[in-house]
Amino acid sequence: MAAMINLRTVALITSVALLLAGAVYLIAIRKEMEPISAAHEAAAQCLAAQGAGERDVLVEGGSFQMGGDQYYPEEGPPTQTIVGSFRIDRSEVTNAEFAAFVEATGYVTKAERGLSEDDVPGLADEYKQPGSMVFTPPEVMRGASPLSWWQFVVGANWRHPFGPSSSVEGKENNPVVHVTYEDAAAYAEWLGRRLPTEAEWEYAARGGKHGEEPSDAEGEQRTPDANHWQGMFPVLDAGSDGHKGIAPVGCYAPNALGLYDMIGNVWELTQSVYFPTHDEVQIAQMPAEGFDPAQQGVPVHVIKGGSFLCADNYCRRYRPEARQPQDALLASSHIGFRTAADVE
Ligand SMILES: [Ca+2]
Repeated sequence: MAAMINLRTVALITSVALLLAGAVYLIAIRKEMEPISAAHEAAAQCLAAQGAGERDVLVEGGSFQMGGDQYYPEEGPPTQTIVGSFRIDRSEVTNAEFAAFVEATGYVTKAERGLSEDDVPGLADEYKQPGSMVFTPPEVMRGASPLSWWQFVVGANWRHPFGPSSSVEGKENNPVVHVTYEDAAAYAEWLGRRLPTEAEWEYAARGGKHGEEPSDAEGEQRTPDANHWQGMFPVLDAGSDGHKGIAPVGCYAPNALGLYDMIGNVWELTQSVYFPTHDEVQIAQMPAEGFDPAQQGVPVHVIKGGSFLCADNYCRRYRPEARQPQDALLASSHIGFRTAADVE
């Protein structure tokens, strides 16, 4: 009898413990899944909703250490770099701003036109249709290949970011995406502006003359106040930073120069071609149109700042020194830009 009671007691305690564990787990999941954190509750806090202000800020030139050696090899070696004074947009170019450019000029983006044989000799027919690369989260984790979460979607472009049945209606203040280097440069030129160089971009992201130098002090705990990914990438975007996917521009705290979303939200195109190092001697041996060992022969530009897809468990590229190569002819659902201008 006593043995039976003991068995029942053990079973009861075990059940209660399992229930409690389950409840704690559910609470943890719910906390992770909270859609909007208090800090980002109202869209009115976002820059675009605050009304017109100065388009850009003046960045006083100076010298800084570009790159770093703490994370990825292409970020090194750290290199003392001088930049002149320049102006740079406070925020990423929005769908509304890009729409005004298209309205005024009739411009048609590369993703709307499609690639040709001249662009890429021998290109498979499926990639000649107008379209763009769209992040498509797999239902379950299938290895670590980006091929399992990037799809070329026919009909995807800046007006239809997920394909023909999607639109940017109600997303006028989101950064424009699915633009190539040429598209971004054309927009900037229309305004009498240009894209920032990588050095200018990184200097501005660090806060300029009195900004932050690379440091390993924050180490692996370095997590930004910026739109990035919480949860298990690429399956679950928990959105506990306030936004799943792309956020309207300027919803997170600006940096010391008053610049929004330099880190996170969308990667930003620069005018600089990409080499997998900052070492000038090595760069001198590489093709002038840029060089990415993973896609040799393809002209590549530097993109900066990371995106809403950067996660602790996958790509910790939400840092000023982070950089990636981007095919100059290919658009994508996580790449946008901001413009810069010379100082008179
Ligand atoms: Ca996010």
